[in-house]
Amino acid sequence: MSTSSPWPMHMLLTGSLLFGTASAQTPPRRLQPVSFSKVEITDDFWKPKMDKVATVTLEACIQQTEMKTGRIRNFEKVARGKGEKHEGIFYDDSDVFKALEAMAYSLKTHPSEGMEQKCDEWIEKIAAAQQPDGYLNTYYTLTGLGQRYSDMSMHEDYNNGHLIEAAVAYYNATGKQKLLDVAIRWADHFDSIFGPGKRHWVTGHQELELALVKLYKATDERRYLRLADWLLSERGHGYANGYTWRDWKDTAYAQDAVPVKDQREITGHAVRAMYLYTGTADVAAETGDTDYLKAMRRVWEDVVFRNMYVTGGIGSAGSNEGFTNDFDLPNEQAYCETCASVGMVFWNQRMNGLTGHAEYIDILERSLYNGALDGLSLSGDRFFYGNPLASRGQHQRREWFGTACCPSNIARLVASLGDYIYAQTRDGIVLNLFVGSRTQISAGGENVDLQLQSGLPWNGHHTLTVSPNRKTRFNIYIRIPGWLSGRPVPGDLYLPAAGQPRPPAPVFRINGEALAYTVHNGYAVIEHVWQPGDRIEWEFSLPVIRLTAQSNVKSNTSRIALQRGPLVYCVEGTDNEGQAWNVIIPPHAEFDTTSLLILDEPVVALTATVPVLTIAPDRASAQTEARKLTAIPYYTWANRGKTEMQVWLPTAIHDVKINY
Ligand code: FUB
Ligand code: ZN
Repeated sequence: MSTSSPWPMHMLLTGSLLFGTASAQTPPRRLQPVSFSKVEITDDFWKPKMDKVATVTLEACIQQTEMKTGRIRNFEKVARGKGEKHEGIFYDDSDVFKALEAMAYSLKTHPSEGMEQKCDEWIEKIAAAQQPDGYLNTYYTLTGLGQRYSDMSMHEDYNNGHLIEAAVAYYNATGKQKLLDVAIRWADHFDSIFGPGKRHWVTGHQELELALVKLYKATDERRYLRLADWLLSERGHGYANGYTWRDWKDTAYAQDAVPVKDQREITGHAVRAMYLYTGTADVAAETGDTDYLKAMRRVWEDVVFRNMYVTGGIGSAGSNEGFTNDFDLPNEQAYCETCASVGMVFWNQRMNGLTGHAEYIDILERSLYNGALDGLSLSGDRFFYGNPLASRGQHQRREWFGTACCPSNIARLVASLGDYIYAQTRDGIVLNLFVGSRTQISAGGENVDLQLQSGLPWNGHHTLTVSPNRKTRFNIYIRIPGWLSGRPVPGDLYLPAAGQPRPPAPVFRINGEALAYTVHNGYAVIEHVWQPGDRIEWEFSLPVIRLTAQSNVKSNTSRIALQRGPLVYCVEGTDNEGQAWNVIIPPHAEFDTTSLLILDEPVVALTATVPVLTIAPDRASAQTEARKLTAIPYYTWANRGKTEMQVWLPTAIHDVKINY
């Protein structure tokens, strides 16, 4: 399926990658992300969120993990060895590890003695629960070690993938090695049982693959990379058949129906899929196996062009926490698990690294600012597990969940946000996300200090100050956001409604002088000999864009969604006399912007005068009247109590599905 964009893309070049070509021998990585640990975030949008995660969100995770639930107690029980009962669900260990990982990231940007002590305390307990042979899992150790590794769906590998991620993060944050030693002992133990010539293993919930690549990079031990590669190669051959898939007989649910290299379609559980493809991209980046890259591109197109919500959320059904049929994207029933959007951020970052294409960052940005960020309340201590695009007022953020994968997942993403802003190429520096920040990157053989001021997501003004140690030549690649250029096409699910003026291409000025630039793979290429203190300034135009969905998305027929910059907007009852399902947006409705405070969050809201439908008290008649409508950024909804909400708004009266 393909459609053409109503905005002919002056910037959409299909030219060569930023540099080099992939071969089976050489790793194909084109961009190397700059680690969050080297990036200081200074802006007014993300910095307060990171502060809140460091103080409020992680505190909530700690409380829930060790006091309000038995997650830490399970480790204590194993260490005591008195045959006490396991509490909770078999994958609860993973929440401990994921919270630890988030704390580790946060320690790097928000040092805290108290939090570091808490981490050390947990790490002691985890280490004490490890079995002499390296096995680590509180569920099986407390319920019967005889059953271990008997059922691939039981998350033993998933849990310890998160252990590895936490261990690498904590080692990087503090230099302390105890948790890394635990993780290495477990990985060696797993490696001694599974692998070529040993037992088969199909990860029931993918995660270990990407974690093993992190462990390989942290230790330089290639065996872990080989194990990750082998785990990928195990899928799609029926090896899981000798075991009981506990909950699901359908191998497509865990992306195990077809070998990874042959996969073309997105199937099954959304988080499993995202972690699988992230791990696949990680392996491909190290091994240079381009078959993986080709498969991932096919699957990526299936996600982005046929199965993704406008919020960047994925997974439309609760029944499998995942994908259904192409274009089946109901709004009120949308599952859109927070973890799945977090996974979209991971996977798209890896795809950008592998290919050097900005379109992956367009999707990353969409998922980050909308589907993922919606998972965290403005207060920092309430969460959404699912992130629907419409509500009759039944939805409410919660303190915690029985299955509590999402809170620590959004916490670790926000705490490590610096990972997604800058990248390096062989010939320069890449600016991927527009988040006010400061970093040092080496380019042109010099150490370069970069300071970015960005008004996004509220205004489009940008200044990038570039200060190499010494005068030097290199390129700066600045992503032209997809919401300006209309990427990705063809086949994009969401396109600007006809009749809207195309936003102007940005003008870049160096020290006040406008600059001619070329565009490659979605990046403006600024070639220059840089001197300390050089300033690049530009303005991204931020019109309110009315988006329409492809006609195959039946749930959005005759509806529009509103987007400004990276943010998708919604209408919430709180700002609109309690109702959000009674509005009609005529094709040429004019939107203005206005400042609004939602709790302590200053936002740019959208307003327009539009018809709303009112029903007479006797329900015998209906009429429309003009009213001022206010739309707020989607990520801010459901912070002021239960109320109606809609992202996709009807354009005609017969599509209004009013509540009465
Ligand atoms: O199975 C572990 C986690 O629980 C998954 O990633 C989530 O989707 C939830 O099912
Ligand atoms: Zn989750």
